[in-house]
Amino acid sequence: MKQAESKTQADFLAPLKVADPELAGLIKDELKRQRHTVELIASENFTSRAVLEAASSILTNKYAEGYPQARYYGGCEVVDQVETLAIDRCKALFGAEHVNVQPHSGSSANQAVYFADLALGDSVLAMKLDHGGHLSHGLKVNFSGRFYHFHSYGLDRETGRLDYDEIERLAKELQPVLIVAGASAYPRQIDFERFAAIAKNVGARLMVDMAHIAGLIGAGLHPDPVAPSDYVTTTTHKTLAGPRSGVIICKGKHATGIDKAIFPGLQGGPLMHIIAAKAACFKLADTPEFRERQKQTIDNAACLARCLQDGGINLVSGGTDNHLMLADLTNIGVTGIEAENRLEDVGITVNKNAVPYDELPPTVTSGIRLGTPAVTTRGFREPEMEQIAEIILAALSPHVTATEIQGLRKKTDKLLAGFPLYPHL
Ligand code: DSN
Repeated sequence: MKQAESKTQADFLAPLKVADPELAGLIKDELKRQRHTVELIASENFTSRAVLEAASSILTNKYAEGYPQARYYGGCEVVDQVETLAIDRCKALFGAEHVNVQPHSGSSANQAVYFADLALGDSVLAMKLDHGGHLSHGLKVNFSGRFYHFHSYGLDRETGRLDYDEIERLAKELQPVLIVAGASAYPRQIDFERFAAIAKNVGARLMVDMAHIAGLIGAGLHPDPVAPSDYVTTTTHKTLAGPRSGVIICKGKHATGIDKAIFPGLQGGPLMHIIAAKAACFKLADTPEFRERQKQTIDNAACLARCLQDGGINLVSGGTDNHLMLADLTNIGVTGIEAENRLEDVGITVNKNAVPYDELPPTVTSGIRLGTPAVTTRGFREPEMEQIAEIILAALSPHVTATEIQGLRKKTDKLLAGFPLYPHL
């Protein structure tokens, strides 16, 4: 009996590969997948070892409902400092008046802004999901579309760009109380000052969801949404390269409402290990190395876009200003899902994506979204982007054979071999 008890205790304290070899094996499989694929999903990145270490720390053990110096649990003296560090670093990085680092995700952050700012059924104007918006920007089956009265703006059919005059016209006609700017699949810079002027004109508040471009904004490479907006929400794992989580930035006058909406409105205990990982991410984002990486991310996207266009691929809006592009594959006779699968076969990960005015359903789509944050973190520069473009163009060619696909997979493997990922693991 004594022996059994001590074995249980030993297993409890053992590393994962001893305590749970089945799960450890799956994590190893995922590491192998990440190492052996070219990651072009625009919303993904490879976080730093520092962030991984903070995220897997013993801070996961601590309950800390409330906010620093105002908790509902004892023993919070250390986690108070952790959360304050994350808040102060985020404020400094983005020039924010108030920051809440407790949202578990970008969607939770958006939910909290709506919960703080809107009454049920209030009218909101946001970007259409199938033109590049997000589920939480008013999709009918999402909480946002169920609880509030969302209207949407889209992209101009000819230019594939936001049409600010049309957004202004809609705002005047619909008189929303909140306007949401920001997107998940828009390849151009967004004019937040213009959005702010439109909102002011109709007496609406402005919320910017900067999840995709937060890293570019932190590096000063995209117009700033923080000064002209009431609220800015973001995830922390995309261009920012932090842990999978969310943040809300707002003007001081909205601070109490936002904090109450997160806790006790929507969440209980904050994830202190993830807040610590966010603190590490904000510190790393405030460095010349991070700013250089954001610049290279944009340069890599521009290079990939140019090569794909030279190879006959149409890009929505004719190119990119940021970290992503949206390829409309209609002219080459390949659907989004076919392209996603074929690229997977050659070791390149992308996601199928609706293009504006897409006639195919969201499970099929006419396009794919490609982004460069993860490959840039991995060390790719223009020469590698040119090679990736060649592989993509060959894989999407209408008459590609199974043997050619195998050959392309070998080319991908060769390219990746020069850029080891997490060699310490
Ligand atoms: N699902 C994210 C993306 O891929 O863009 C948005 O939250």
